[in-house]
Amino acid sequence: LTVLGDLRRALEGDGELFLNYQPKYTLDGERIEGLEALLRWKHPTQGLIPPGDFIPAAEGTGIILRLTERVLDLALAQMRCWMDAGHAVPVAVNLSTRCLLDAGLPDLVQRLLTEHRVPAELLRLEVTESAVMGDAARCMAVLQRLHDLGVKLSIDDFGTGYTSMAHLRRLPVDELKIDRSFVLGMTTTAHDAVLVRTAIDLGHNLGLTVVAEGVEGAEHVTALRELGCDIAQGYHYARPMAGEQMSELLERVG
Ligand code: G
Ligand code: G
Ligand code: NA
Ligand code: MN
Repeated sequence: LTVLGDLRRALEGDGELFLNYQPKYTLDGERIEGLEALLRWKHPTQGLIPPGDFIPAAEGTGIILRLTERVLDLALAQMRCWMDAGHAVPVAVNLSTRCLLDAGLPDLVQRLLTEHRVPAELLRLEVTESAVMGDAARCMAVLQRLHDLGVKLSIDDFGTGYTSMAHLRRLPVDELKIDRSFVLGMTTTAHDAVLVRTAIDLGHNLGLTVVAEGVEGAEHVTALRELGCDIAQGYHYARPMAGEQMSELLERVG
């Protein structure tokens, strides 16, 4: 109950809500291909509260829209700084289901891109399969307008929802992210291996870039390379880190 009140207060000020960034690596060459922004809340008395403990509550109210606006604002401001330092790196922001039902979202995204002078092509938005399946027609209209802006769209946690192939084909998405539960199991469980292989082939046949999430070991990297997966993200490469740390990493790798 108080979490929403505290979140409202956190949204009034600045500093309590901030972003961590986790890099995604190309599987051939292992270059940083882009970053994912992950929301963090440093509560003044309770310390760090993970997003899973407050995003679901925020989704039940209009607060999620203000929270999303804050996340986009923080990400785009950081992207502008990195661009000024010579690092035009794509950044993905996670979108809640609720936001995809908001017809005002594309205008909000456009306004923030303009304000921060960041090209739409550098921004990615991750949406979960279940979000898109909920109210498909409404989501589709919002996704199409976002896509028309030039923003890249990713299907997150792929394999955990029930996207039909026909549906996936019609979605204006550019990237498919295989859920980490399948990736973790792929070197030990035959069914997970089949699912990962099938998802990679499906993505490629639809012209999508395929990302494996939750890559924790070198054996996963080897297996994913053999299957032709494009991009990998996970603790094997790097954990989510603060913006300053990411700046240092970007400087080091050029
Ligand atoms: O980084 P972490 O493991 O704590 O993230 C937990 C969950 O919270 C993940 O499912 C992630 O997608 C979600 N999440 C992280 N940041 C955001 C955000 O800014 N908006 C939304 N809607 N979800 C987020
Ligand atoms: O739902 P989403 O895919 O956005 O979740 C992202 C979450 O996954 C983040 O909270 C991040 O901390 C977590 N994560 C990133 N890499 C790994 C990994 O290699 N293993 C595990 N278990 N979690 C990871
Ligand atoms: Na995500
Ligand atoms: Mn995911």
